[in-house]
Amino acid sequence: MINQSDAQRGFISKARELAGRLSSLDWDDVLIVFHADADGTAAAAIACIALRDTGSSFCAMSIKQIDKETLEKIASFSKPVIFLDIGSGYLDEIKSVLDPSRVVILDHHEPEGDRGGILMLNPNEHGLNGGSDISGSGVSYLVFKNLVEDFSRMNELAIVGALADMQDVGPNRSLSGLNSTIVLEGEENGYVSVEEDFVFFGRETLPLHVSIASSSNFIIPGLTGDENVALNFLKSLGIEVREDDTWRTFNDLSEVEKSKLLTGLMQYMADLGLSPESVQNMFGTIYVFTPEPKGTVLRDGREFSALLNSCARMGFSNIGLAVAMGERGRLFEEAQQISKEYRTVVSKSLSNILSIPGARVESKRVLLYNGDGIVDPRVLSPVASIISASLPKDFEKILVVTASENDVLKVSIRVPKSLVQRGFDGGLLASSAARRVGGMGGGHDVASGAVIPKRRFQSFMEAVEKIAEEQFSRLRNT
Ligand SMILES: [Mn+2]
Repeated sequence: MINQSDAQRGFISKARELAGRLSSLDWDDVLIVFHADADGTAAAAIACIALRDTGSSFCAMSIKQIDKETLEKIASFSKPVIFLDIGSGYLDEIKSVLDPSRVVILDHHEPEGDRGGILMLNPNEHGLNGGSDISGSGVSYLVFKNLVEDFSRMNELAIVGALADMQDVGPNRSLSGLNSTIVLEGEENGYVSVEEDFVFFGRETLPLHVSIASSSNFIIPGLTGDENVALNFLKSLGIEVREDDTWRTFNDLSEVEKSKLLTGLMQYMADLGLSPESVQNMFGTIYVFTPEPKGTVLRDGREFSALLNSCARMGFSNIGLAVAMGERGRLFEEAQQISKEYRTVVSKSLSNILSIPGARVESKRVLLYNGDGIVDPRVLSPVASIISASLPKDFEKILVVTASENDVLKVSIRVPKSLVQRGFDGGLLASSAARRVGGMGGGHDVASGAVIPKRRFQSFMEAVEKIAEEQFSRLRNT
């Protein structure tokens, strides 16, 4: 067993070493390939800032996954490639298409295959946990900070990426592991301030009731998605929603008002028969970037990450990248517009699937929400995560949510943690059920997904039921 702080120190020095190797390679024209999500975007922005500051030329492209087609497209640039937040799981595939001596991979996903001559840095190979200790942007940060003088923005981005990948698994929804070392560095240099507060969306920017209605990490039945109900709820608690002519934000609440709201929310959940503890998820550690102007989405770590996430999901990673690199003005306006649209799409898809009769089908082992035609396929995964987060704690069924795109059905699967701990594997469920109907699937034990021909939906669900039942019968007792 390696001790945690030794592992951290070792990793930091590996990162410094790799930065040295990178600058000695003296690559001029580099292709940055990054995972098309918020962490990937933040990781890429960090790399691009460093390359820009050192005067190298580069271009960047986002990818959703690594497959033959993507790799061939990457190869067609004939440039050295730096993969960020993606690549570790496909070492053999990458080597078969690209010259390994011209490939760098900075990633936190489990490595698979033989790295050969690829220059790679991955926390999982150094006694760290890539799921919770450090994100893709954290790895990128620890490397590229060595190449520049001012790394304050990079530090923010490393925090943004970790929050985007939901690594806030420490006490009070805080970042832990190597992430907390990065936070500390930001605090010591005075550009990050750590506070405790509600983690509602738009805490710096949106009117209180809009914040509550747009909460994206958890559902408060009735309040989520309905600004009017949220407004009346606040009024019923005696909380002023306006001050003179302007709407108040969460930031404007006094301590007394905050605790009033907390008790009110707990009571509200209890009245619905839900566990009042779920309110705990709404409170937590907040990361404030003090150099960013007050009242902007870039000041709060979670909001910043939500902005990058919506750009990536809606297919505009390039805009997210530009904003993360410091671009303001028109592109920033555009990013905020995209984010707004994204929230509308999520909330519409969510209220459709929760309210349209017949969309919900529950069997012994599986809870299905069939979103064919009513859920926007771009937001299927967040919709599945939100529904899953709102299920009761002791719920022990497999959640399956679908959405269609032309003649293809996209499927998102979520498995309760209690079942995963007893050996249930959602990734295996997705891949084997999909294979039986000529589709493709995979993922993690908790969250997985598949893409299948739409006309095979019934057979797919039969396969899911059957494979789930087999896995249930083999569960360990704890
Ligand atoms: Mn990541």
